[in-house]
Amino acid sequence: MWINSLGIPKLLPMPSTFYHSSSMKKLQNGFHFQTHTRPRAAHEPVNNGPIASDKLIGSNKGAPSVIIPPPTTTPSTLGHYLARRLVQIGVSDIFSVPGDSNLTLFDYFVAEKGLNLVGYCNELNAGYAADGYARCRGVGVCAVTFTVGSLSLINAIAGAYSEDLLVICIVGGPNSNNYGSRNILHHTIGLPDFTQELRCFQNVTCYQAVIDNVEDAQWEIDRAISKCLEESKPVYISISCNLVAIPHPSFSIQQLVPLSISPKQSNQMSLEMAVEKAVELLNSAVKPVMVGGKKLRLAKAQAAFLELVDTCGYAVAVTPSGKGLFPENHPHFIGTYWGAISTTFCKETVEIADASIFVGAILDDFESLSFSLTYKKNKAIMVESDRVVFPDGPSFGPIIMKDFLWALSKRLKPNPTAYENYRRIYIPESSPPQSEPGETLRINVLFKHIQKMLLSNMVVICEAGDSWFHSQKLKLPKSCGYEVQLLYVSIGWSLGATLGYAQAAPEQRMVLFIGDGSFQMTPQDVSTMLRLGQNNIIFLINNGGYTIEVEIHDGPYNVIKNWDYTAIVNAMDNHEGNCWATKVHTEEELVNAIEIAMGDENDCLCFIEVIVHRDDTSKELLEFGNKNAAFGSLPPKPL
Ligand SMILES: Cc1ncc(C[n+]2csc(CCOP(=O)(O)OP(=O)(O)O)c2C)c(N)n1
Ligand SMILES: [Mg+2]
Repeated sequence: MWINSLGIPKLLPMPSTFYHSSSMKKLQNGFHFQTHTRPRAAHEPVNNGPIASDKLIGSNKGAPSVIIPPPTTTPSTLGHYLARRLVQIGVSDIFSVPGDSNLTLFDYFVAEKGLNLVGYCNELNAGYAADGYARCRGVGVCAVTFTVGSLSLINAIAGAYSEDLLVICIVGGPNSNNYGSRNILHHTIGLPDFTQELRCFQNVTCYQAVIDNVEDAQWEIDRAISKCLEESKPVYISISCNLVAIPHPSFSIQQLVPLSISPKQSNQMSLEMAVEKAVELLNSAVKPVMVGGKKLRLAKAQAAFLELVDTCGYAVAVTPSGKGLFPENHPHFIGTYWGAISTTFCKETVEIADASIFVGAILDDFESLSFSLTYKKNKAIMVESDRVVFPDGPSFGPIIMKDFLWALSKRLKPNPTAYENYRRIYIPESSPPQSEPGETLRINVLFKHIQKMLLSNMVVICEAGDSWFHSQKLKLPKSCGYEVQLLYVSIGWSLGATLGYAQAAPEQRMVLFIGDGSFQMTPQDVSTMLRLGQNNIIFLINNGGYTIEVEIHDGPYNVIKNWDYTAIVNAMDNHEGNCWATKVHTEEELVNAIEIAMGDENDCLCFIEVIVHRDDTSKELLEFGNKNAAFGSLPPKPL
């Protein structure tokens, strides 16, 4: 990255003709990658040695050896270039809030065919929307204004980082003339230093481009986008507001230069040794099992994982945040492995196994139930996105997860023993007792009806709180999605994420479970859902407060002010007829509401406020709360 204001000397700009054209390969998703050295950035030392493309720009001795014809079109602008690049990588929606430093850029986004600029009530929700969009479409983009917008956005971007999501954060920056000046500008904290925002984003993005001159802009934009695609992490691009409409030859949009992305490759010897060792351990086990986790998405290894399950016939579970990444209608699927709060008989099956292979699992404190998992760690192979770790110490890398899974699937002996044992011992979880007439709705009864409601074109989005534990027990129909943010856990995330996901997948219907406490964090953008005509179904679980916190450690701070939630949503709709909102207190009312949401009101946003008792929780939350409280209050180790 190069930043004028930091005093790094500016060197010659690099014409786009410096790009080498060798070794281009087309990836499945339409991106190109190059396997050779990247072109020199403007801020890098000039290499005086000959390079292959020298002849394209002429020799320094006299007449050029290749005559470059005069340009046939007028050069394009930075704004136009960025907009076209985003469309090229598959983005069709930008989640945004305007401000004086991004307005001109927004004009280009609005003008770009194939781009929708979606306005949000606040930047945090715009960031969450980009997160939801990226989960479905691969890349999400949000665009906000200098500091006041971006610092509101940053919490969402930290969450996207924790989930390995490709989010491009575009920030309209100050006029370039201010860099290096002593000017005090609005939207700063009153110091003539414009790097505060940048320094914040350095902690939550994998690359930062500060564009304060036109000459480097094209390269910096492409570099940031390439980094995002390469690292599967968010990136930050700040663009000085006065540069957007300036034409420059490097912004040619006639034929966009292929993005330069280095492909990751397995080391062949490491791969062979890891496969050999895994085969030895797994083929000699009596009842091996497999567990899939959230990094299956990052590693794009879902198909390879499925292939491996199909060939070896092991019982297969998922970790809580791996839910949705494996088809639950698969005959060998045994549910969620979450230690003592696993789904029925899953814990027993995984923990009795004399060998296991955990693929893409992140066993942080929440996913490991405060590090209380008792699977046989000395018999577990951990497959990470770029290496394989064996229980007796050695780890092999770099190994691309899917290379390992494909190779293993050719070598493992079929062994359905664990699955057959599971089948023998399995007794389905009992259904909650029928409600008495007029009885207050119980949360278990709610989820019994949700199970019946789910369809294959739906995506379940689950906010933090008791909904986590209930939704893990849902058996998802084939192709029904599931999304959760279990590592960063920023409550309110799910509302924006639902909005972004729905925008990315209009043919699917979102089903959101959100507690009253979480909803109070980010309710404004129900308004944007209405504006966009989305037909999400939102179940707002009103239990009067932060029940998950109650079960960890109770106090008066866990009680929240009750709102008339349906009235709030109706007020946002403002009689425009895009929503249907109701409160349900009993099973009967719930059944009726679901029928309407799935029938007559199928096309509009359905908001169902479910009123339950403050202490009505899943049994899993009680266990989770206990374990979390004990772990959190461990006394300090002696010095
Ligand atoms: C942004 C943010 N602030 C605070 C928290 C701490 N926190 C975690 S869960 C929770 C309560 C959630 O309450 P609610 O949505 O009503 O769900 P319930 O527990 O009642 O099911 C809080 C305050 C957090 N995770 N994120
Ligand atoms: Mg609550």
